[in-house]
Amino acid sequence: MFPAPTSTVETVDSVMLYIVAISVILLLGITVTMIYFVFKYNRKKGHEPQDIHGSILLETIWIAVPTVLVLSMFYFGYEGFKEMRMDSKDAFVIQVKAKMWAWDFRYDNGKNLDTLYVPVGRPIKLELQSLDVNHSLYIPAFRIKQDVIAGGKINTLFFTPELVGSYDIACAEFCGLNHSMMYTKVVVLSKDDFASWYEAKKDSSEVQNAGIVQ
Ligand SMILES: [Cu+2]
Repeated sequence: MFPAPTSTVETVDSVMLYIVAISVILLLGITVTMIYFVFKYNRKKGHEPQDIHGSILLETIWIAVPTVLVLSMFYFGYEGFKEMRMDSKDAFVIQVKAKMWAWDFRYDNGKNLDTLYVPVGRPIKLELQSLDVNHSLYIPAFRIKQDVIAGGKINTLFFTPELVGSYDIACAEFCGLNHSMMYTKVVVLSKDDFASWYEAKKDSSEVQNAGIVQ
């Protein structure tokens, strides 16, 4: 439905559509039944109310059907979640540090900057650490989000970019005065472009020691 810069987009969007579709069908079904009953059992028609004392069949149906529906939502959601947690041995690891109110990305070769550069088609592993309060790294176009927790805990986030381009990164955990401005970009480069960028001594967009790394 939307451009899919990672495979997680399709998974997350289809789970979302599945849940919305079930909810809309139930909403319409219940609303139509309610309106129908308002007319059918209108007092003016002189119906005598009757008490109903239990029905094993009905009770089984209204327990079984919602249970199966909710479990199926959980199943599809969990399948997508597993895909997102898939650690890959040849993943390209990047250290991410969050601080009020900026992001800092550090590569194995010492490159250190405030924009995330990644090669297309390669699994990426982000190791997320906070230098102060809780933050959350959110890439809406990739449908991924991971909390960055205070107190030295390292959280990980995996994705495999599949489309060259530039996408927003936001902080999704309220972290103080300038939280709403804690934006940066993830730039997905072709393999060759990434290799030459990675090897280059300095880059115009590079912020040497962005000033927030310990
Ligand atoms: Cu933040």
